[in-house]
Amino acid sequence: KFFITGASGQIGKKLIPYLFTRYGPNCVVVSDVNQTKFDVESQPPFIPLDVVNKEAFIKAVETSEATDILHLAAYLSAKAELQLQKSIDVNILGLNNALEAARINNTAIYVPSSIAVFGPTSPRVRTPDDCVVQPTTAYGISKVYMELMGNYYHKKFGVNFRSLRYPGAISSDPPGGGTTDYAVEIYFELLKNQKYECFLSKGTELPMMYIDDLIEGTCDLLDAPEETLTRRVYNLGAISFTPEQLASCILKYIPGTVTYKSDHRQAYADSWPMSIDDSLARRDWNWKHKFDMDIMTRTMIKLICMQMGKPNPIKN
Ligand code: VAH
Repeated sequence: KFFITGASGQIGKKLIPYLFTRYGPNCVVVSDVNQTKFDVESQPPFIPLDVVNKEAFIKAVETSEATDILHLAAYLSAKAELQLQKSIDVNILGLNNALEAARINNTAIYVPSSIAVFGPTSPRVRTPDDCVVQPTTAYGISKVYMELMGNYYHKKFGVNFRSLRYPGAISSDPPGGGTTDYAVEIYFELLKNQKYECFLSKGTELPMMYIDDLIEGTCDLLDAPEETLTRRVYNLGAISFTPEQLASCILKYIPGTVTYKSDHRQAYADSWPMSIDDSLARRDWNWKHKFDMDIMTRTMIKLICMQMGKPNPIKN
């Protein structure tokens, strides 16, 4: 049984319905600082929770009788730069509370990490699991802290801590303040207005993943037998592309124009890897991705058109 924080975020919106199909309708208790609705028949039990409140966090996990905490609450890269103290509260103090809630309630805990843990001194092509991690964003720094403290709780207290370094997550829900979210906005803007001004330069290559691959990979790690794991934190990769490559893929299916005008987020993207080496995840627990850029594009166009009440322009 999962206790989920930050349930209304980009990962939670897709992960929670998937958990229902994979583990059954009584498998989750969800929490968020804001009330949240999900597109599932029976709404899961909802507990309002600000993860910064340690006592409330520990109590909520106890009451839920959960066996696993999925701690999704976090401020992503761009938003964390704009609200630094708030991001430190949620990403650092909230994480401390999550680890304590797991230790005290004797639950497993899963916390997403990110390719944002890598920085300009990390290798940028086929970045390996183990290398220099000196991130230059507040978000990346908080995720390095999370990985180190999660490993510490595992070693010192035997807490079953697991984590995946996600690339840019792409889904048909509105973007949540990330830098990779240009790759979500572009679909919405082209379908609505047939034009999009991308805030990254056209040659900015970044590792990306369609949300279905990300969700399935996460559950595969959660289900992986302890003896198959050789580490607590794994790189997770799928595809890498530039805004120009994504734009030309989308414009095969729908009309529009894409322009490029870098803003402050260009520096975050330039500090991250261009591609990821996830061979350890593929070796240890059979990770493999299914969505390439074209299949992802066809799926995104279909889903967003459905949400907009428009016919799908892709016939076959
Ligand atoms: C962000 N989508 O852009 C997140 C991700 C690698 C970046 O962690 O902040």
